[in-house]
Amino acid sequence: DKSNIDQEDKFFAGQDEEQIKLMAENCIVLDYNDKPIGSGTKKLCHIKKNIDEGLLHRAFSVFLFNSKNELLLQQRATEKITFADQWTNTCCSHPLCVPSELGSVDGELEASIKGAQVAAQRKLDHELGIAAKYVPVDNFKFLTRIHYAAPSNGLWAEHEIDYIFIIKSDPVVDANWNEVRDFKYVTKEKLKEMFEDENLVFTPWFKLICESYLFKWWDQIDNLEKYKSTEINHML
Ligand code: DMA
Ligand code: MN
Repeated sequence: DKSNIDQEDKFFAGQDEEQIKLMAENCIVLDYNDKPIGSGTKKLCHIKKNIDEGLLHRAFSVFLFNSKNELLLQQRATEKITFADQWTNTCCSHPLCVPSELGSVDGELEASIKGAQVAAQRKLDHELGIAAKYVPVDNFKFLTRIHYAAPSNGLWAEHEIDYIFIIKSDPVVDANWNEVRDFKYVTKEKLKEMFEDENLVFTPWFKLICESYLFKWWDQIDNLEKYKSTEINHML
């Protein structure tokens, strides 16, 4: 109907077609204990108005380190509808509401982790052309879950329970330029320098995770077992 068409125009006016299509993916809608309560399109889950009313979904963030313990960063493509052109961790996205990525319907943690690992492997290939052989699902080390919200531009925002994974690998990278504008490996010192550079913009979740966890984990990268937490860190 007509009002529906107006809605589409309002949210997607001037946006990239490929990225508009991806907004039809089905995310996992959660209660505040990370229990799935339904599904919602990526579009619905990222509309600021819905988030202001409490809509929450599941996400993951991958931090890939090479054998020199450098972190692979990406700069999001200009085509991205949310947080375009911002520098961030290796790969972020959402486990979809499909059996292989949902985990268990009651939100049992080990099953949810498995689902998020499957999604992480899928998206490393999609965004950075990293083949599955470089990132076997069991190599994604789960650390913790953070619950956070952040505004993007006017109509859009994030509100997620984010599964944090670290993986060690030396992959061949073949970037998808519709997703990624640039990528580079950085040392911890280099990243701290980048944070000081006023010309660079970073995603809010990446800054949050760096300050709360990553700089501490980085020195212990081969000894992370002790940092694994089954709690949800509510950072609102
Ligand atoms: C969403 O990432 C996930 C987090 C942790 C912010 P995204 O916007 O890059 O999702 P996608 O790659 O699916 O567009
Ligand atoms: Mn999201």
